[in-house]
Amino acid sequence: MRGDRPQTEPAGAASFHRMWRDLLPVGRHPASGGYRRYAWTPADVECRAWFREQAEARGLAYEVDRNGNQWAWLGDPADGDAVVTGSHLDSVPDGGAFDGPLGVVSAFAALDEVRRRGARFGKPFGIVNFGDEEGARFGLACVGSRLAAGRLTPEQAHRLTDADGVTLPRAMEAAGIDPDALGPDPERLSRIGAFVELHVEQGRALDLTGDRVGIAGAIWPHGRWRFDFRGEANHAGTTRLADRRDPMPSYAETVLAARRQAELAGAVATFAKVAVEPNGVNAIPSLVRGWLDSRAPEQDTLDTVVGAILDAARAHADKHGVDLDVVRESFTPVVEFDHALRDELARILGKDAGLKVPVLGTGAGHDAGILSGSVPTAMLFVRNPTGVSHSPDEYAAEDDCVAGVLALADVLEGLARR
Ligand code: HGY
Ligand code: MN
Ligand code: MN
Repeated sequence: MRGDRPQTEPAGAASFHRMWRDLLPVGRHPASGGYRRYAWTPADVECRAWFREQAEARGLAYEVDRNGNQWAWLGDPADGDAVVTGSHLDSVPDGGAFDGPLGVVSAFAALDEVRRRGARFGKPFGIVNFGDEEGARFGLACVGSRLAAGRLTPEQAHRLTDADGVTLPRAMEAAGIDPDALGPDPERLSRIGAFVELHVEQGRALDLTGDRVGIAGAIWPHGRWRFDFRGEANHAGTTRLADRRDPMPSYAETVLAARRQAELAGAVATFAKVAVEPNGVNAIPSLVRGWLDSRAPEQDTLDTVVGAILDAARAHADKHGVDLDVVRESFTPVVEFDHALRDELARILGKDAGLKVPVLGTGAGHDAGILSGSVPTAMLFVRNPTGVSHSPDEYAAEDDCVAGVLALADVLEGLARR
């Protein structure tokens, strides 16, 4: 983003650039240029310290809830009907700079913009950073919002373990969060009248319509399944092909079957993470563990695709004499965002004559989706000219980011008016 800033720009834009510049280097890998802000690691803890600093610099009441989510309040949330915005600060492995942080930085910048306009909130106002949205370290997405919404039990959360065998409770404890306090937070959520998450679009719809900002309509149903192909370890050089129980071909053929089934159904299916034991070049594996991420516009399509992939996996496992276990590790049903709130955002943003803000569906999961069963939620998307996300190449133009801040300021001002 450009360094020189015209002095006439809106306060929200100026503060956006300042915060963006401060946060940008945190957790960025020098070789890949991607972000490795995994939950409860030093990079994530540094992002959380940044959040607290921004909150306190604005005189907001800062707190961490029982699930480690960070909140910054203007006014007393106990008065109810609070207007809340925010997103997450953690990333996928080598993720981009915008997925999550754009929503949190824009939240603070939008508050600055509303204050500069001399507007006042007639309701309590909050900014939130939900912990562990990507699930990059412990394998489950949206842990902080799922716990708060009662869609993940403390017992399930306590069982989450990273690749090094560190459990979620130990990781949270190391970051100063009491893991024995985890649990649903209905009282906190009951105080929220509207939650609006601003997020970089993870697709190119806005680039095609030529709009800087859009509104989310729905989130596709999606889930994660773990496939364990178990065979027999043996010597790669001396074991005849006919004598092998090699799990790798079964896994490979399942990956190809997943792609074929998704193509046939207009869905998506991705095997992007695999673990091989013992993972030696000259040792036939005993175990190939692969994770499927699959999503579709409708539930029955998703069921059909995943069912076909499971059938294919079983057939290929049988063919190679290997055992197969499949575990569904997470699932999020279709989310239809609150229609009244969605339409209110469209009204506020469309107030300029003839400005029609596009309403977009998405295959990406979000904390707003997890909360949608407990709180009226909506999302704003900011144009992503390439659509690329979960990659160091993720990008949104500076003018579009500022347009997002100003749109969010309009929305917050409109929603928080008594
Ligand atoms: O996977 C998702 O859709 C989100 O980025 N957690
Ligand atoms: Mn993401
Ligand atoms: Mn995200």
